[in-house]
Amino acid sequence: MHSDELFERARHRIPGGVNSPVRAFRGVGGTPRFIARASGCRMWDVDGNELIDYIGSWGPMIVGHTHPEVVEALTEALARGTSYGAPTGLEVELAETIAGAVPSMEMLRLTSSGTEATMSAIRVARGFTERSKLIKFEGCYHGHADSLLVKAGSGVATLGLPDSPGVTPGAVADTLVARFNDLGSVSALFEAADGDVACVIVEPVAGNMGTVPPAPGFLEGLRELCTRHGAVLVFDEVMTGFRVARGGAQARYGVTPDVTCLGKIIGGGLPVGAYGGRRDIMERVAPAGPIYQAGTLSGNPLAVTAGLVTLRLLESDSVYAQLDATVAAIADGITALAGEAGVPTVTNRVGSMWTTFFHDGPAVTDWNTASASDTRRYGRFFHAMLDRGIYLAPSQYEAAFVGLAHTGDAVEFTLDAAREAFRAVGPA
Ligand code: HOZ
Repeated sequence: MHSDELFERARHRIPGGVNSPVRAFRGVGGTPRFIARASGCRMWDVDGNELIDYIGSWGPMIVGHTHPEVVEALTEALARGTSYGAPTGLEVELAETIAGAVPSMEMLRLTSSGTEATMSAIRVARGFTERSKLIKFEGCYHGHADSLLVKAGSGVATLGLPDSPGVTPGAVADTLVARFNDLGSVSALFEAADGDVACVIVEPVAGNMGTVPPAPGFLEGLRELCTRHGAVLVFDEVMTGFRVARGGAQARYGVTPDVTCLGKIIGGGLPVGAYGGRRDIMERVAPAGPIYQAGTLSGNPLAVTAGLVTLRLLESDSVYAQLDATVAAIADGITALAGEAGVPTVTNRVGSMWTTFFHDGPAVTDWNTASASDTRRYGRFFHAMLDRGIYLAPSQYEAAFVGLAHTGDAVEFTLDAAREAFRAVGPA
């Protein structure tokens, strides 16, 4: 069966034909490719096309698809059972490995998704501070929990949805929205909330409005404001954890949050999430404390096995140097090729994440600037790249992810494709 036939069938039984909105290609038009298999930095669709994959399952596949060590460990684990609903030694090992790499996570709890991690972190922050309000940032996305679906990035931004029906006014009454990279907007919300802010939640490097780095001093300023106002600083490092550095954005920028959310890489491509932080906060989580949170598949042995092997493969500093160098080559190449073709772009990159915004510049620093991108031109570029075997995110408002399997050949092939794709898109 081909992608168009499968999509037709899927739309009868699955809303929009997909199990997560962005992958339906609404942001770029056309029919999503249905994937048959993957290996290293490549995927093959059911139509027989080979694609260099810069989505990497939206971040987890940093060591490449079907890495032999991950596959071997999973095969062995599979024979021992897929889920027990009881604790295992592997979970302890993963918690210790994470805490070793991210020292601010003195204690942590595993979940089955990033959404569960962020919604639980918010609950814990509220329970711990006995306050109600949270501050989030326009264009940041923290999963689909009701209280966080306000001015959100990712699929919400891609589909141009202002809010989601089904989220009641009551559910978002305590959600305050600030501008990313604008400490003044955060300060004003703290003042107006009159001591009722439980937490500030932020993607320390935004990835869900496209890649947007924190301005110098922004994360430090959030730390200072949260400390001054007695609020919990939550870093959503679902995307950046073990990606922009082994210790995540907090290690890269040297700013310590109170609570961190993880997902993606720590499950090595299987469903997982984690939240954790200061011991005095996490000791309030049930059954140690009264704040309730649970999950049947939390700490699933297969997910934990894949995560442990993946984190072991990322142990050396040299892997992060390699990832940075790969993205630098791609981002610099793309910038030069866009310039040659007269196509206005702004390319942001941090570690192994990058986004090329089809934007007049001079910079993309927040949702206001990101949303001024020419999404139609992005769509044309996306398809020109896809036709040439390069699989980018089907939305201007997502990051591209590079992994250890993206070697020089793949980069060269990508830049050759980009040269032709920019020509196909044409000057502004
Ligand atoms: N919203 C996620 C990316 N930021 C996942 C998208 C998907 O899996 O379709």
